[in-house]
Amino acid sequence: MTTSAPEPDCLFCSIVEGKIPAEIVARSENVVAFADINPQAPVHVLVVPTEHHGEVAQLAAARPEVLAELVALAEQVAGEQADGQFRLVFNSGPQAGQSVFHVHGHVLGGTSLGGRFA
Ligand code: IU
Repeated sequence: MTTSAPEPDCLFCSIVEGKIPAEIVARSENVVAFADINPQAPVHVLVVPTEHHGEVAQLAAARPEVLAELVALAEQVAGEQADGQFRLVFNSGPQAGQSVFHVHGHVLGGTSLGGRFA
């Protein structure tokens, strides 16, 4: 789903609004970056648009400039925390492992991730 209004039952909308605490590490005009609570790498930060969009293709269609802003914030965080090198992962759909249906990029880094995806 895509909407500019916060979704009442959306965890990441609540984090963006400050209703649920998170370790915010960076912000830009339309994107917030916060530490993942279950890190899979030494650096594991989520970058999320402040507007509610369900998954990455919906964001790309509705607000391509915000997707570009999200990638820029991912690069900024990686520059601050992981010597500028990072993997950016979007899970899209339950079969791909998406469990929170507010689009988010996983910024992973801080170690050698190798050439494999899983
Ligand atoms: P996924 O791509 O939808 O599976 O990623 C969801 C991520 O959100 C996952 O890595 C969780 O550890 C993370 N997360 C979080 O950071 N804070 C929370 O309160 C919850 C999940 I629930």
